[in-house]
Amino acid sequence: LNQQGCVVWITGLSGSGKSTLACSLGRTLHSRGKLSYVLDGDNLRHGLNKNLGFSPEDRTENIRRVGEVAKLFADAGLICIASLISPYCKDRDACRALLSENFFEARLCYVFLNMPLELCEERDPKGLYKLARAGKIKGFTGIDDPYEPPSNCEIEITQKDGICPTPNEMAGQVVSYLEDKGYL
Ligand code: GGZ
Repeated sequence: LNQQGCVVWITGLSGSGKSTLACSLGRTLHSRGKLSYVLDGDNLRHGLNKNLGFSPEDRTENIRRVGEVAKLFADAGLICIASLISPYCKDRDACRALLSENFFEARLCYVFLNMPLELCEERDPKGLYKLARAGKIKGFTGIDDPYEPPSNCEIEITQKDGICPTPNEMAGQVVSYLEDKGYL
């Protein structure tokens, strides 16, 4: 068994279900006796990243900081679950490089929660899409700021026949990957 920690990094639009998956995965790992810790973009913006907004530069700094913290958790042997929109390829690539330093394989598993914008916008749990459409929030991801889909993610989760997998099913997909790689 590999005692090495790693990072499961969930990327996708606001409302795609990142936090829900992070929470479900954390519970599943806990039930298997594996320590994990969730770094949630929205939560961290109240503390560690409270001085950052949503300009491209601030998002880049947001991702960089979370990547560094995630690396510390992985170094300590935990499975760190990061859930951030992380919309830009170059920022995700930088995290991958950071987690690969001194390792044969990146200790990073990108999970692309690929849900249609229409679905995320319909869910709109915090009413932010509505505000963005009304022009009251500028630079909202998917509306007037880009989401660059990953071309090199380890796991992609999509709807099948218009049906979303449940949080448990999604977590199961990640757990299988972690087992294959020897992290579990
Ligand atoms: C995107 C925004 C924005 C803008 C506020 N664009 O669904 P939420 O509400 O709870 O999570 C989103 C969160 C995004 O923070 P991240 O740290 O994950 O973003 S990034 O990775 O791009 O740095 C959303 C809310 O903040 N939110 N304004 N303009 N999401």
